[in-house]
Amino acid sequence: SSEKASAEIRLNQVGFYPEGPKTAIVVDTNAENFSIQTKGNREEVFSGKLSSAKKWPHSGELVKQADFSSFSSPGNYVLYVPGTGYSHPFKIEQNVHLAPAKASLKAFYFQRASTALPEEYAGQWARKAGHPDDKVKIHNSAATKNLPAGSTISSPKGWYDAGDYGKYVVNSGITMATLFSLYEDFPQYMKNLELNIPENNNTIPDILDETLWNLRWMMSMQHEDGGVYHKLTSANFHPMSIPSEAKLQRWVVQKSTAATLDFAAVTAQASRIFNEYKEELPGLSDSLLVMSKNAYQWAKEHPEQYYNQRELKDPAVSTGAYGDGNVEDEFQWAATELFITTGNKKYYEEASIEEDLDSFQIPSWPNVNTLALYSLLRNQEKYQGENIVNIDAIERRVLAMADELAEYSQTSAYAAPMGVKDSDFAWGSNSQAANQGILLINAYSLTKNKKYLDAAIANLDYLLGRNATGYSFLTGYGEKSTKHPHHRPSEADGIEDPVPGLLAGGPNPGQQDKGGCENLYTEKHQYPATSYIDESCSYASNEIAINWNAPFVYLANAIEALR
Ligand code: 9MR
Repeated sequence: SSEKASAEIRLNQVGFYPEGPKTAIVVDTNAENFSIQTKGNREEVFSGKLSSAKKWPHSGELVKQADFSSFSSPGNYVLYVPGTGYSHPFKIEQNVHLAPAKASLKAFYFQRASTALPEEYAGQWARKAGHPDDKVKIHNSAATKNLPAGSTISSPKGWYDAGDYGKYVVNSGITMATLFSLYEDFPQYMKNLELNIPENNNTIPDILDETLWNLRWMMSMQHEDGGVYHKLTSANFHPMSIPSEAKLQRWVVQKSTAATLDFAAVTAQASRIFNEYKEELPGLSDSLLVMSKNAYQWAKEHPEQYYNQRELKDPAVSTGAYGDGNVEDEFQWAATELFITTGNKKYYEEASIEEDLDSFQIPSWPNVNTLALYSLLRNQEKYQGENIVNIDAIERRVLAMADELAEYSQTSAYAAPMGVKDSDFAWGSNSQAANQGILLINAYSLTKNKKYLDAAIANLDYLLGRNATGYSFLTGYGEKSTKHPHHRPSEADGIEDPVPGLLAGGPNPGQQDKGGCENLYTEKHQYPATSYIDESCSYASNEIAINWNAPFVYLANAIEALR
């Protein structure tokens, strides 16, 4: 379109399902009506009334809602408001989110360490291999008799965590669980979902091929005593370079209880998933279960080995810490996954989750016990009739959280659950929106009550443009989408467009990057929901990370699977 879209109209810039909910937000307008027009020749096809104005405290805006859910004809459109102008273009069609859903999963391929990405799969973002990680040094904090400080291990593959090149076990925990859970929740859909990745021609679903890239790395992070190194990293963040030019020495550091328990949970879940692929991957499922049990046992013997980065020296380490001073939820999660995979009720007793359910929250990297609830709900047939799990109590807790979110979706000015609570806006706030969406999908799967699905779609709308910044936060999707993520390959590759399918962290009033982005933070960023800068300096609002992409992958694909 030749005319510039108005920044005052916020909507999902990808689009809507013919029979699905459709809402746009219009900021600061006296208009009372809106219309939908064809994108090409601006022919009016629908007109409607704007809602009354509501204040949105998180952005300081006065907003009206334009609800055009009853308009269902497939096509390419814009929304028009007299006095305000035209929206970004959007589509109405079946499978409207399939392309971003696939791209967000393909983004993990672009994060692969230790391999070249040929043009055949990576297009213009083809690159040479980086980080072979075949001679990773043991940091003195991780030294043992057999592996003294300075000796080396091989720990290749894995995904880069984020815009940096670290590989962090804790953050791989929730990420892997989210992708595995998508597969366990929607097996048929995920088996049919094809990605343009090198393993596409084998008989394993592509989502599992992609997770295997990271799983193989994780498996190499377990020491023979069962403990798992907290992370693999250079001592300091590498300057903005492409992977093949980022050659700082890599280290593995201290084993930690949190990393070991996250590892135990992921390998237990992976063991039951790959049990289905025994012929293709002989021995893998059994090895994973042994590794999981060993990790869990180590954690029981080292229940408080917290990662404390400040204590590390020779060298000191300054990369992402992922430190977590409370590992009770990691214990609950690991024990529950082991219970589900083995059927051994001793693990469930040790998880002791049922006394504690009211404290369970939307998952995030340091807060993982709700992942155990999801797994219990989806694997119910494994312990039916055994009287071990009070599944009603589990279900009640998930539905209580979902009811609150669905209610917010009705009452909030932006008509979405995301952002109603102040605490939603923290570092990586977009993952909060996506993880709320996953909770709502779980509630929908349990009840088939459409209010949960609609609220989940509302958060997807939020991420793709119906938010106070006006950005679609998924690179490559939406006319006004994130263009300059804090992401070393995108920054340093000399290609104009960022690597596609990456989810920006999103608004973060903490503004921890203010130093480097100083004069870019202005008046308009003063609110929690507007504290976002599409510049690569903004590592606190515009970095990407695997634990943010994964819930987007889940949400977008689950919604596609359910249509
Ligand atoms: O997502 C992490 C966030 O919760 C923390 O507040 C922040 C500061 O410790 O770190 C974030 O994770 C970063 C990690 O430490 C290093 N790789 C990039 C991650 C995303 O910014």
